[in-house]
Amino acid sequence: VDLDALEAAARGLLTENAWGYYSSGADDELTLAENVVAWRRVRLRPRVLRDVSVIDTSTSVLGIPVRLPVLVAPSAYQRMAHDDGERATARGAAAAGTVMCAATLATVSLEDVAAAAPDAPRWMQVYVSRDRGVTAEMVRRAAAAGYSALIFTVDLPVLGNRRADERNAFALPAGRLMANFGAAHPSVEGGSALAEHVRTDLDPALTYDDIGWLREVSGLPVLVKGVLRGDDARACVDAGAAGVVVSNHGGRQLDTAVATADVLAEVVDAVAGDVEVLVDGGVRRGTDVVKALALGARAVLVGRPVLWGLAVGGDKGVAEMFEVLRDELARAMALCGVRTVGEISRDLLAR
Ligand code: FNR
Ligand code: LAC
Repeated sequence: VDLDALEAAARGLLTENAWGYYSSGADDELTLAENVVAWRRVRLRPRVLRDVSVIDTSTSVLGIPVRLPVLVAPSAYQRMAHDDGERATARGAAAAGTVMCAATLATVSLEDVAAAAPDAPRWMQVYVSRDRGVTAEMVRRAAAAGYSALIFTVDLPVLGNRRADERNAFALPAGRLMANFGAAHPSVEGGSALAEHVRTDLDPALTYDDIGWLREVSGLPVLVKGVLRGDDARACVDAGAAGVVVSNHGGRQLDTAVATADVLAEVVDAVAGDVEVLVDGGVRRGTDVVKALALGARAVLVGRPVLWGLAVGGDKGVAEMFEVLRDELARAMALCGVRTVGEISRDLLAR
């Protein structure tokens, strides 16, 4: 079993509306495809004769111990994949020993996500509303519910053009709410209800000052997600970010944006060890994880693979997906001659 097989199984279980929303990228989906290909293009230079009889995939992220350097990327509307939605994802992540990242646009409230896996580490992803009071209240609730960091997503000033969602007139199924606000989507004739929500509700006027604002109102460290350039990463750190996530939103926003594997080193070098750098987009193999860490990422996040696991097997499916990646990572590490995550360094890469 690998993630390709999991994707195929999930596809058969989801409605056209849900599959289209989960799988699609923006416009011609060039960045969506390139994210995967860019990891595959990188070649490894394995070490030999290093006694790899014991392999340890554990590490820590922002001081949180994890069993593997792979975290749950925030993704919206998980009750379209499984009735338990984000609750199951939180339990699956807890079973796998990693961090759950809940989304602003979740279909289970942040308090209920916390209650599903009370002892497990969790972060809260933030979209900022035009009405700042709404966002201030949400991040204060997150702090109160034991979320230990905010993921501030900055690559969505407007929604990318997802053609499948326009074609399907994407909408949340009946009974599914934006649970953090107890609200249904605005209804739209013909087009995507998400596009309408973003247009009417989210603030397109965000600046670096909002990093400090979120930190102040929540009291939590802020990681900035959606950075693709070294100069932007530096500016985020100077504005008080506790970390950056190199991401193009899984190819769902600006099509033809660079693949994350191709800009990770630039971002790592720009922040020069001042903060931890995470990365997501197209990570599907244990070797991809080795490459991301070799380029200097502290850990990676996976988006769609979590949804595939959720669709196929709820919390157990999510845990199983992480187990597959952990097995692949352990094998790749042994074959690279590294015993611990800390031994993964840039000299493992051919360039
Ligand atoms: C996302 N992503 C996302 N990101 C975010 O910050 N807030 C969100 O609400 C969502 N929602 C969302 C829904 C769906 C269906 C997908 C597939 C993705 C982006 C996500 O966090 C991550 O950046 C990408 O999914 C990573 O790429 P892969 O692993 O899916 O290739
Ligand atoms: C998406 C948003 C909600 O990518 O982040 O669909």
